[in-house]
Amino acid sequence: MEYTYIISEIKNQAGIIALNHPAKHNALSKTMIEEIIDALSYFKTMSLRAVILRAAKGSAVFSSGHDIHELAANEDPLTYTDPLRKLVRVIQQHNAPVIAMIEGGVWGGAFEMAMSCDIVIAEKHSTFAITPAKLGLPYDIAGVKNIIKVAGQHLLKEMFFTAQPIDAQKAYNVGLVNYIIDSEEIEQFTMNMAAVIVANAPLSVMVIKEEIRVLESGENLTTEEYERIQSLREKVYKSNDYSEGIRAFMEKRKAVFTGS
Ligand code: YXS
Repeated sequence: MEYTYIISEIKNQAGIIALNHPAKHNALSKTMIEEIIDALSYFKTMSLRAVILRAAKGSAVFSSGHDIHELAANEDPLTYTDPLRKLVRVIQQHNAPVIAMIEGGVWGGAFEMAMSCDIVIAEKHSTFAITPAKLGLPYDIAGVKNIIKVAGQHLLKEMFFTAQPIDAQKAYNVGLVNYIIDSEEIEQFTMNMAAVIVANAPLSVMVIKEEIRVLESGENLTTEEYERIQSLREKVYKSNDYSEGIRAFMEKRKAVFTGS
C-alpha cells in the first residue's frame, strides 16, 4: 500500500507501519493518523497476527506528537472525534498485538499512542514526554485514563506537570517499556518477538487482548463528573494561555502563561 506519511509493509506475516514525515518529526497529523488506521484495517483483512509500529529508519524523533498546526484549529473541546482519540481506540481494539518499537523521542499524544500499544520495545536512548502544560492544553480525560492504566500516578503527574522527557531506563523501571535494546539490535529483536506471537494461536491471542482491554477499563466515571470535567476543559480551551501556548510554539519562543 502506498501512503504519504507512513511506510506500510508485510514481513513474515507481521504488518509493519513506519511513521515517515521527517519534516515535522513524524507529527501525528490527521492525514498520518488516517493512513495508520487504513494500514491497520488492511492488516486485519490480511489476517496478520502481529503489527509493529515504528518510525522510519533514521528518524531523529519517533514522533513529535499531535500536529500542533492542527491543534490550533481544533474547535472540539470534547475531542471524542479528535483523530488521535480514534487512533488510540483503533490500536486498543485491533484484533492482533501491536508492538511499539521506539527509537528517538516520543512526545505528547505520541506517548499516549505508544502506551496504547500492547508491547513497547525501546532503544536505550529513547525518551518519553507528555507536554500539554507547555502548550496550555487541557489533555483529554480519556487520554489521561489510558495513560494512568500503565503509568503510576506519581510518575504521570511528574510527566504532565513538568512536561519534561523521561529516559528509557526510568520508563523501563516503572513498566512503561517491556525491553530496552541497543540500536543495532532493536529491529531484529522486535521482529523475533513478532515471529513468536505470529506462531501462536491468533484467536486465543485476540480474545485475551480483548479480555484485558475490557477488564482494565473497570472503574466508571459518573456522567455528572464527566460533564463537570469537560466544562473545565472547555474553559481551558478558551483561555488566553492556550492561544499563547500554540502561538509560542509557532513563533519558536518560550510561552509566557498568565493563568487566564
Ligand atoms: O519550523 P519548521 O517548519 O521546520 O518545523 C519544525 C517544527 O515546527 C516541526 N514540528 C512540529 N510540527 C507540528 N507538530 C508538532 N508536534 C511538531 N514538532 C515539530 O518540525 C520542524 C522541526 O522541528 P524543530 O526545529 O523543533 O526540531 P528540533 O530537533 O529542534 O526539536 C525536536 C523536538 C521534537 C524536541 C521539537 O520539535 C518539539 O519540541 N516538538 C514539539 C513536541 C511537543 O511538545 N509535542 C506535543 C504536541 S501536542 C500533543 O501531542 C498533545 C495534544 S499534548 O500537548 O497534550 O501532549
